Amino acid sequence: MNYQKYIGLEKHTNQSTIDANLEALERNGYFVVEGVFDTVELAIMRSKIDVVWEKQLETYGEKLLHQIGDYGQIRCMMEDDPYFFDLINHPTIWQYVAKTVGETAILHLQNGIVLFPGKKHNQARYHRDFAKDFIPSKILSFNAFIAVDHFTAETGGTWVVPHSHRFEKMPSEEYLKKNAVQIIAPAGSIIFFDSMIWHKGGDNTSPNWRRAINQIYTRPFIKQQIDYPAMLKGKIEMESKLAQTLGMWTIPPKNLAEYRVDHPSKRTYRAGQG
Ligand SMILES: O=C(O)CCC(=O)C(=O)O
Repeated sequence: MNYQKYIGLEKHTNQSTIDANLEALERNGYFVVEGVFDTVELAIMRSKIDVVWEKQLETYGEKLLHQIGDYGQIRCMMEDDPYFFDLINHPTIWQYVAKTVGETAILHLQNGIVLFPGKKHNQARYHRDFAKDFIPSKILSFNAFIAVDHFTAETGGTWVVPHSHRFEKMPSEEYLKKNAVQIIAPAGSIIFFDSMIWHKGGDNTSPNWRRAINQIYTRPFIKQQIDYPAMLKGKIEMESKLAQTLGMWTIPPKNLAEYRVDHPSKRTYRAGQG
């Protein structure tokens, strides 16, 4: 017999692992999916990241990259190697992007990250990737953070502060120390998080590089870190999902004539994108 009955009490129920992960996202601000990429795929990813990093290091130089806090950050990898396009709409990633930010989400950035053994890095302080002075009621920005190498205490697994995507103010140092959790995940996992969560990279005390790829997706009215439509103009099939996700369907008209077109299909910011 049930002696305790609470009128109006509702309980969240999940029908699938996806639902359970989305519940974790809503409550904790993050979740991890293991085993998305196998060892063969990871080996390819590592070698491709390393090639682009070497090239960018040579182009921009160690001094400048340190000066601007970009040492170990590998930007615009798809410009050098089309392989990186394939990660943008990867089915495991996209199923969560579509359910959070929405089907019309665009790529805000795709960065390779290398934590070098024993080196200080720019992401070692707590920060938000979508650092705004308000808490949105819906998710505007969402990270898919690929662990290309093992994330352990030694290699510097990412630290997150559960539920902090809902905090108005940055938590105190004491709170961060007490409540942050380090994400330990095998290579091939994806750490998904609300870009409002307070997080930081760990310290890599291992002898090895710790590589990752960070992909951020936003609603399409939010500016991208780099103007991918301009950077990739003419290189992408315009009527493709990839073009939409790269922001090529949501370009503000450049002038009045581009705005005053005689048919919606001619709009550079297409109808229905949000
Ligand atoms: O490398 C990490 O573990 C964290 C990276 C990070 O904080 C970021 O890219 O915003």
